[in-house]
Amino acid sequence: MAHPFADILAEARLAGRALVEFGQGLFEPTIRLGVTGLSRSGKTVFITALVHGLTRGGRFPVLEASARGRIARARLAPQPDDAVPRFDYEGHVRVLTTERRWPQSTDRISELRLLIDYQSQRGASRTLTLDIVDYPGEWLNDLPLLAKSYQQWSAESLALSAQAQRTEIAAPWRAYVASLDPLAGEDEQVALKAAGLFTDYLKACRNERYAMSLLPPGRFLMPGDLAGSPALTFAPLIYQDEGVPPAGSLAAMMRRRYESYKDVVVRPFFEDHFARLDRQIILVDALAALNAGPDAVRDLESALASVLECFRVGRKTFASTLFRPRVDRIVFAATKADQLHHSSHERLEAILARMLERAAARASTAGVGIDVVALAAVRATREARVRRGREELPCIIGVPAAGEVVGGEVFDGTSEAAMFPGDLPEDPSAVLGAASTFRGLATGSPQDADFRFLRLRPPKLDQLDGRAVLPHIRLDRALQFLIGDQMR
Ligand SMILES: Nc1nc2c(ncn2[C@@H]2O[C@H](COP(=O)(O)OP(=O)(O)OP(=O)(O)O)[C@@H](O)[C@H]2O)c(=O)[nH]1
Ligand SMILES: [Mg+2]
Repeated sequence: MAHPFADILAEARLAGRALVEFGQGLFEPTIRLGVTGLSRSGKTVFITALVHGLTRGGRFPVLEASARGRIARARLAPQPDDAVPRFDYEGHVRVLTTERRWPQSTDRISELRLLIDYQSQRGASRTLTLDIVDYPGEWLNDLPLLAKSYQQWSAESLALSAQAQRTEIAAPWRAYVASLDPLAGEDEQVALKAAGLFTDYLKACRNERYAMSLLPPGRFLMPGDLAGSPALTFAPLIYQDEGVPPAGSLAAMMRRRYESYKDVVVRPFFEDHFARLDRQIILVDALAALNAGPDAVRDLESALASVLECFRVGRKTFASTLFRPRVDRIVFAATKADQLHHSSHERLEAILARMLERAAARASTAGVGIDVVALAAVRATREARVRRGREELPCIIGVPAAGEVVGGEVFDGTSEAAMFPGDLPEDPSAVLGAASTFRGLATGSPQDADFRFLRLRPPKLDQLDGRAVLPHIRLDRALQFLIGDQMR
């Protein structure tokens, strides 16, 4: 470890807080639920739908306490952390339900406390405190950096940028790095240019056409108030020597800033947020990767391995068992499943499960329960079978978002359409692995792609006993695994 003393202090602080939180949880159950996923994966919609459903007594047949009528009510309460922004639940619900628009993108951590009054199986009245923490998946992807030297990270980033589709996107940055002498004198302008080109490459990987997932350091894509600071002005160099680079050199400058990034950004996130979570849901937009093509799917698979690695790295970084991250259940959820006919939901689950199996083979997940579910936090479609020639296709009906184009038709965001997004294969290996050859947006035009998932407008509300609730798909299954056992 780079800072043994700092780590001891951090452990002591975490221990103090863990004791206080433990004391509070003795009488009534408390769960800190982390909700994460890469940007646009569906975090804000998921939390909004979850809170809306629970506070309005929505339909959750698979959530046992709800199905048996043991939940009396759920209500919002002031959150425990004064320094963390509150999740703007009311604002997001208003936009979703009255304007039928999706909420704005959010790029920082936020928190919300929900109290659920329920009756235990033995009949006692209890309250489950659910603290929901929404944080960008990009921050999670940063955790493995804690265990990596600057040199290791440089070598890995360069190797990654040489893979398949990345080479082309990374060309301008790679050409610049190749021209640099790591032992030349430190130079702010060089650091700025290298960091700028490196960030451009990461951003290009992220767009809809490529939909790449594995892109640390996370703050390069979401700098927040650290934008322009030295802790964000560094980039990999071609420098293999594991020792400390000579003082005053470019390599020494980059290495120092990389270490600052870990101290200023990664470590505080680990201690203040990650290490305190009890349960975790990781939202994955697997359909976006399928839309983009085989490279994006392979990239997503590596990102999942790196996510699993985070839970392991956490355990390794803090040596004593008491203060390790305490996450004991993780749900991986393929979101926006309403973009598929239900006949493909299980196939989507099978694809995600297969990716995770392969990822888990690389990173041990001992001691953590994992569940995989395909869900739609907010269901924006209905289903129908549409005849095309002799064939009957399983279609979905919804309102494509303004600007979406299909077969030359541009949608205005008000008219309904029946869509056939493509059938997912029965055997997941057809879209996974080095040999998969299905066609995506990254290599051809949208008409040639095997799958086409459109952005849709949020639905009209369902009526349930005179109350309006948001329709969903399998949100209750995720909830049963994440909190059901605490409401026995
Ligand atoms: N059809 C459908 N679309 C969804 C669903 N959830 C999210 N989306 C779409 O995905 C987009 C992103 O959802 P958000 O909840 O804002 O995602 P996020 O992870 O909070 O995104 P950032 O705040 O940008 O990190 C939305 O604008 C919708 O277009 C869903 O359940 N069904
Ligand atoms: Mg968000």
